[in-house]
Amino acid sequence: MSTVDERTPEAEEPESPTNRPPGMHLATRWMERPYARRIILLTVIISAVIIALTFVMVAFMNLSGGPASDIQGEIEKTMYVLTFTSAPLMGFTLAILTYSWWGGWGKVKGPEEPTEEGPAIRTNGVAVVAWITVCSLLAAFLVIWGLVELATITASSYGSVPANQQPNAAKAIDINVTGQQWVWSFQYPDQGKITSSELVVPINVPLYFNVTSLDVVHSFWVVEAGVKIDANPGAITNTGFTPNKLGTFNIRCAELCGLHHAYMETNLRVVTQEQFDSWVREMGGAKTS
Ligand SMILES: [Cu+2]
Repeated sequence: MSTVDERTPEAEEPESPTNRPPGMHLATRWMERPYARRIILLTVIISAVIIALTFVMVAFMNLSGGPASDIQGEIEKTMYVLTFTSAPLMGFTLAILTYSWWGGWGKVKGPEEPTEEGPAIRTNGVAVVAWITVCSLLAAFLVIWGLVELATITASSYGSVPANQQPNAAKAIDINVTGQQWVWSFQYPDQGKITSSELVVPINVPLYFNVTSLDVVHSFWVVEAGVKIDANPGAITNTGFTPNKLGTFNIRCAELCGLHHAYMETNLRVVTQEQFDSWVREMGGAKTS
């Protein structure tokens, strides 16, 4: 049997229903067209703008001092990864839209006016396979990244595992968080049951929160720590984090809970162990071990 390509130039001529050359050759030819190069240039520019905007947005988020925990660090990393992954596709779509707005297609002219439409892209094997493969790989990557990050964050915030079953349970500070219209209060059962309207904690020590509400549903949100959990009347929900940055951060209610919901906020103050011990003594509690 002969392996020589037996096609003759005549065989490629109009007798075929579409006179399109093989897929890769078409892609190469497409790249030679000026409008294709302009769209790719626009794609690169728009993608770069989208990625730059993400840096600006995260910088604004961190104006209040965050990230103050590994959890928030992971969340910000995920924002970057999701943006880097999706920016080129969004950039490509917006590039075609922008090019159309500018009337770019009207300038696409050959030596003579085309007498019929070009071949449909749905029968272009290379384009179809490339599009499905790229989209599937991107979607699979996002799902896997999301699941791994979710598991990491859940582990760092103690998930549904009780405090005394955590590997670092010996060191964790238990704090009872109570929401009510429209204030937060924090009770430290292991420090002589002192109660504070501000959440004062030592740096690098795991915190374990038992969260509840006295009236309606609230949501306990430690903004720069990336932790948020519902505060339900008659039930206790648990979360936690390890503060890794000294400073004063924001605690807010993240569930519409009535007239003064927007003002239901207080501070997270992360201090050194010595400052925490003296704060506990000032509040009339027992010194921590
Ligand atoms: Cu509230």
